[in-house]
Amino acid sequence: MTNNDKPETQDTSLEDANSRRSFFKKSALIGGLGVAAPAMTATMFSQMAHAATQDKIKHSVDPGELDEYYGFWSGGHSGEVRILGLPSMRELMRIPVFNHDSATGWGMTNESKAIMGETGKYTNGDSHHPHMSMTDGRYNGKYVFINDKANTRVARIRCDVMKVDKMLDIPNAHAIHGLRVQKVPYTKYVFCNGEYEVPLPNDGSVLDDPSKYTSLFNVVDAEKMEMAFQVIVDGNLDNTDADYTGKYAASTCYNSEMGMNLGSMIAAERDHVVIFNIERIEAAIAAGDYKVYNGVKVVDGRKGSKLTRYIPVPKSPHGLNTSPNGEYFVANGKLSPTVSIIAIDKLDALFDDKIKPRDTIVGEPELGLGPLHTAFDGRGNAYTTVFIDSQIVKWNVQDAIDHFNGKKVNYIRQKLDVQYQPGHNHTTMGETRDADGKYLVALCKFSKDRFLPVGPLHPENDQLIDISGDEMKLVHDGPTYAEPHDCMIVHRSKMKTKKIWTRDDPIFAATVAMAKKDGITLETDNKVIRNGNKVRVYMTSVAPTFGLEKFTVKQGDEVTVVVTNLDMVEDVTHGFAVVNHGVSMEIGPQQTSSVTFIADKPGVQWFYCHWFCHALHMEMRGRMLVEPK
Ligand code: CUK
Ligand code: CUA
Repeated sequence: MTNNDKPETQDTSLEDANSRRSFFKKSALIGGLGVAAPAMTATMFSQMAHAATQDKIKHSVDPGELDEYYGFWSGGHSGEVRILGLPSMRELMRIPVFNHDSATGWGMTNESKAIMGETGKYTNGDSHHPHMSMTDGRYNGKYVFINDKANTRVARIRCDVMKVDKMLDIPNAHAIHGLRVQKVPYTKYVFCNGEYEVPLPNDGSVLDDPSKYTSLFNVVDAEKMEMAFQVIVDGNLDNTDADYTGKYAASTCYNSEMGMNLGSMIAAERDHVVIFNIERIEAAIAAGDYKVYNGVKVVDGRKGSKLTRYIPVPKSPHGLNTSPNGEYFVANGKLSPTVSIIAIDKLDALFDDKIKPRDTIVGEPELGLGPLHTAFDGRGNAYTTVFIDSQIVKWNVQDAIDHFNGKKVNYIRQKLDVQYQPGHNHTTMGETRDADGKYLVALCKFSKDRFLPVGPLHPENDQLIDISGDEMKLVHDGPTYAEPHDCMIVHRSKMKTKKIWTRDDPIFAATVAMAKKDGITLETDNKVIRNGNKVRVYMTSVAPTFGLEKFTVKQGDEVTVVVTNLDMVEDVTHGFAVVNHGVSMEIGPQQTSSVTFIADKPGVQWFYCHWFCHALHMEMRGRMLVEPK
């Protein structure tokens, strides 16, 4: 079994085409290769043994076959999240998050507006870091959280329906960048880095006095999607990750100088990694040792605080990644060719002031120019993107530590060219205890010559790399839109999605409650309720008809149309669009959706289903008759 439900036929036929390869594969499986091939050199042997294991992974997915992994991709400055299948790299779905979406009506429907709140008025977003909730350091398939750098928000996607169900506008902070979840014992908190420095509170009483600016480490209650607390830090914050004890989180800082322009931001030789002691912060809050700003409990974690520690690292570090064995935080150098390995088991001593901050560094391997992010294969190897060199550097963590201790070992295993300038990279299950070392995705910022030219704006290039053997092998180029910074890859066995909505889903509970107040049973009634100039139109949909073929309103009325899709059949989604009114929305099987608009044009206004649902889909339409003023 490799990638698919029925891989045997395909794999076998490939094997038969190359019986020699097949022979080695079988030999390797029974463990007899070393004995059977005494005449081979060690290099030949390892190359062939390697070929044998690596060839077992099939990188393509045939029509009708399913992928092995779900990938959750940030949509970058498109503001959305995308679901890709791996290894095919096919785009399976788009989830509108911080953007507005014409197909589903995200940002237009009353249900999505209620979730987006005040900030729903913004139509842009800049999503970077999608990360799934965990239980005991393993993905639990429940939620994916994502940041919005542009408008300082965090959203939560419910993975059973793959829709956003909560969005939080983070107070006090300015631009949320790094985001990761607490891994252990479970995702109680989502850790969100405030990147830009502003006064606290930022109410205009302080303006051009950077000495009074701060950045905040923002901790969100994952279940309630409310602020748990914020921590004031020195310097700014870039990327973050959590450990496997539940006690520590760590964030990189690239502007410890608190500079307000490029020159002063990169002046110092060293910046730092901030370590947050979650237990101590919780205790401080329980003891009342906090201030409240805009309703949020804020503790002081600046230098000298017992809640945090500052570990100096070479200047302007970027990515921060926890090794899946729980032993290390790796801070990626960016302006330094090195990454800094921080031993998590030394952090207790650091917080007890028994050792100095730099004593926690157990390795600082030199990898290449512009290390940005590191991923892990669960076999002791790390994979770091080096932006300027356009490479993925595979290195061995233990060897890098031994080298740091003076041993003469080469920790670099391989440097693979990627196309071009990679930012994040991510391994299958690599940010969890279940890191399985099968695939690595390199999210390249530039695609240059890799695709047919499409004008001055180029796609980015997400490359799939097989890392199952000793050698990294590039197996797929994937063009993507508007910069997915980051992704996470989860085995399909962790996911359980719904095929149709359940009628009691909280996403449309408020609409159901409104109908109830109007005396409407959504599953049966097709009625118009008038309340002054507010009109509520309730209708059902069953392919290929709406429950109302027409309804009448007055010009200037505020019209709310509520559609309940009674179809019980998987994949029969209807749409509701009103011509010339800027209104459209998705209504999935058993879902209720609603949208409110002004009927500002007199005359005959057609509404129609915009989701192809039936042979008579074109006929699935009706009239809104608008009496002139
Ligand atoms: S960041 Cu974009 S490459 Cu926002 Cu995680 Cu590093
Ligand atoms: Cu219903 Cu198309």
